[in-house]
Amino acid sequence: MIPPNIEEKIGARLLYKPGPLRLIKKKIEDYFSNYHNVGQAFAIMGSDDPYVSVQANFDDLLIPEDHPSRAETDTFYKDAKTVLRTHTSAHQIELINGGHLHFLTFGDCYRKDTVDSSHYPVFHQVEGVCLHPKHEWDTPEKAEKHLKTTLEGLVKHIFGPSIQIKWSTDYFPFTNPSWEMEICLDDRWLEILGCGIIHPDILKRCGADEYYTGWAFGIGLERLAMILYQIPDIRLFWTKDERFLSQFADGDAVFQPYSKHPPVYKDISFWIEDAYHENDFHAIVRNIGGDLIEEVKLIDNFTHPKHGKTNHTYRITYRSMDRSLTNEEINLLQDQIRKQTLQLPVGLR
Ligand code: FA5
Ligand code: MG
Repeated sequence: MIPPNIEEKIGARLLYKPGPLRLIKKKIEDYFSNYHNVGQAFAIMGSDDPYVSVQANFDDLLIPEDHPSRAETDTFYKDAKTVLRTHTSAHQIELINGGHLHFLTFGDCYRKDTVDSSHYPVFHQVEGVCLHPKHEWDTPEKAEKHLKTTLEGLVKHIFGPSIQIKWSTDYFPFTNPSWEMEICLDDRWLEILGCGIIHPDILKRCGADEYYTGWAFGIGLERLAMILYQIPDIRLFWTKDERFLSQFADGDAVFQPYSKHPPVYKDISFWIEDAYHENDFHAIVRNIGGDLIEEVKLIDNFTHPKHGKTNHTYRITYRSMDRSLTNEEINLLQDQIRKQTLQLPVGLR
């Protein structure tokens, strides 16, 4: 079941409308269409429908049955066989199977994540895949070097040559080895992508393992745009406020904050049981409060010394991007949140 606040975002096509995401998409396409940057021009493949099979999103990518990302607490299931894609990697196999050797594919992705200024249940990724004849990349280091140089070049193309870059090892079932890249702006490091050398079993499924080896990456576009344009809150990508949209109508700009409407804070406290998942609570708040939710923060977490029960207190920050909120309307939402939270394995206080 897909909640209405998510369903209404499907088909928004933010990548194709004037705004910061389209600008970032264009920069990435420019870089990868230049033979000199990457050794070959990358094709840009469409993947407009965000509904994909469980097979494509998980099974094909060697993601084990019991992997937490498959849980209903993390992924939006339409039915037992169909999900809203959690990453653009869901299209790797179909595109490699279609005979494409170097390609990018952009798309909206969906996850039940925590709620804060850099996480949102709908966001955009670009997947990049590059296959190369095995006899030329005859050591793993050659593929790794090409991958890392390509991505460092991309980040410099977008942010300029002095951007600080940090590589760390990461883990994905479909690449081995795997890395993540963080970049730094104003003393703040932010993870922008995951990548790695494509697992040979993936290539085997496409009948490509005998001749090819290759790499793949997935980048979060909002993260890039937030750093480049100094956009402080990921919800702004969804605003219809002209004061935001007009700033990016003619191309690159540094975001000029306009006056923010005041926040309303509400706290909620409950005892949690073992089966409680924080994501379920976040999802309830998000479903009821929609884009009025700025943040959900655990402000108190204590375990009672006698009976051993754990209490969580969350502070919910409500703020509209477009107007002032009244206490009455927020109380109504907060009441609904309290009622629905009681369906979770918790005891309200
Ligand atoms: C992946 O999604 C892998 N599919 C990436 C990959 C592709 C690895 C190909 C290897 C080969 P990860 O979950 O780390 O990895 O997400 C990648 C990026 O998406 C993150 O670095 C971040 O920039 C962005 N992202 C993830 N979740 C959110 C979210 N809730 N809101 C905004 N951006 C997000
Ligand atoms: Mg990651």
